Amino acid sequence: MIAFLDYGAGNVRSVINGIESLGEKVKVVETAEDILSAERLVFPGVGAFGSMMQILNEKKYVEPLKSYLQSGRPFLGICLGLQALFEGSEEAPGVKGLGFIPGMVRRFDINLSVPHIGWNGLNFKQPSRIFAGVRGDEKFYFVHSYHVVPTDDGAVLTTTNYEREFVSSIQIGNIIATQFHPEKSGSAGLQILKNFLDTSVEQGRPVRDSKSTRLAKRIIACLDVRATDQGDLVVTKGDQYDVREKGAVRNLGKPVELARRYYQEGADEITFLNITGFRDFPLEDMPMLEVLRQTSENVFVPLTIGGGIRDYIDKKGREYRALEVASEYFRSGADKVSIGSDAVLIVEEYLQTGRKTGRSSIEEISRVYGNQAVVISIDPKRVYVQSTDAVRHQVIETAIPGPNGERYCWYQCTIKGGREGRDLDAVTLAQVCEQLGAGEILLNCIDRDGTNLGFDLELVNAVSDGVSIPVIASSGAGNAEHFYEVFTGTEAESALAAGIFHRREVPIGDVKNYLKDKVEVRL
Ligand code: 1PR
Repeated sequence: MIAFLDYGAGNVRSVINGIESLGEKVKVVETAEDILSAERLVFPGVGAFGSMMQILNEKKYVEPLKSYLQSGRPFLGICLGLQALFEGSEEAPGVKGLGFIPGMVRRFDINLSVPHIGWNGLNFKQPSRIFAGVRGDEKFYFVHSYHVVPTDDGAVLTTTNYEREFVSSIQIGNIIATQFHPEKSGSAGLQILKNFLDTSVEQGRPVRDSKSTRLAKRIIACLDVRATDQGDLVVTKGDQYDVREKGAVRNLGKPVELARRYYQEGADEITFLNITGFRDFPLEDMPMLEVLRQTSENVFVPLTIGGGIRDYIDKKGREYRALEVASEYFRSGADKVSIGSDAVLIVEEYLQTGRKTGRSSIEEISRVYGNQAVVISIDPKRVYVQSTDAVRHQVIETAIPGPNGERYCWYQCTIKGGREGRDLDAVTLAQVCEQLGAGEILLNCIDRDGTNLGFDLELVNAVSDGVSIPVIASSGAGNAEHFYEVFTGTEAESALAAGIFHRREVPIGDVKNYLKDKVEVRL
């Protein structure tokens, strides 16, 4: 039996699913006594340092945790569960951590995108039983803006490079904690979880030891989900956002089955977009929650869900906050939520008033779950103009002239699945969303969607040059070379595709094999 500390933030279901998939039983901690009497304790943390410590204090878990750690019984901290062991964090000045390890948690002060999101490697500093069966060249999933800085190196188990070298796991006796998420790191992560759970495992040191590690470019499989006219929930695929063929919604398969297939084939992440979310409210129309629950049972890579994340008033006048919708998605197994239409409306209001309200979905969700949990999904389309000053939007010079030979264009934001164009450009949208707390941009392109013509590199460059958060390039992938083009021709951190994967035209493995000697990828 594993005692499991769920203090109520973020996606802990995946950790429980990971442990249960290894044949162990989990008991969720409900009282301080449960901590004191635990034989093995897992503490996954998601969200922000300050709110985590506040909840641990309110629940009176701090002293029991300290005494559990002093007892030397097995402890596995994940992400914030690592950071909690330190004295404090720059994320919440003045808030005390558990102080088990001398040192502080610091924000990344680097030129690369922050948060550090994605699959990166480990430099091994000590042997450990959690490394039994680990080769050494595997990659693990990270998502964080802060990293631990111990006062001395004695406890450092691994480091990872992200512009600078930082501590990615620690071990003191039976106390082990990782900045990466083993439960989101595919089979390599499950191996580490398994080694932690089985205390009889012998110490291991990976065969291959690296001197430095590199963040991999991510390949993301996207599942656009909606109900057919008969009411079946299916994965569909648009052609420039038109998902109907001869009047019927295209049906490319079942969401849970396809997600499992992509996990097996090596997808680094899976995104579900409930494409009719703008009219069906997710908490009234629950199948997406069930899709997530079932998927997270045996898909151990990050899951993002979008569609319908906004404030809502139902027919009885009951008001729902976007935060409640997001919380339900996180509890059901999502790691990140993506916000589409609502982000456009929030930015329009912000540009009109010049004020942050603190109550928008972006601000509320990022405050509680952290910036890394909030993705902005943009659905832009090109509007050609004759000159840079023809409109008050951010205009680019384009190598693909318009129908009348125009050499300039801007990217118009749309809402409601591309149905309604707004007076706002994609670069401004991304920039304001970053200021409001978004952690990543999912950059679709209506002109390229479903065309197999390749990503719109000009769009990707315009947006990624304008923000410092990671950008996912989306729409138009037709072959493996298109991924190479987007990774070498732009700063995109990841690339997403749908049609070529659904139709088995180019399997994910082929994309990675094509890229492997040219671009850093997780194999
Ligand atoms: O506005 O917050 O409710 O979110 C709705 C979400 O649904 C948004 O993220 C929006 O992008 C998405 N969406 C709405 N309508 C459509 C549609 O296709 N009719 N899908 C839609 C967006 C675009 C990509 C697609 C890539 C790759 N789909 O996600 O998967 O273009 O496709 P490809 O590789 O086949 O070219 P809200």
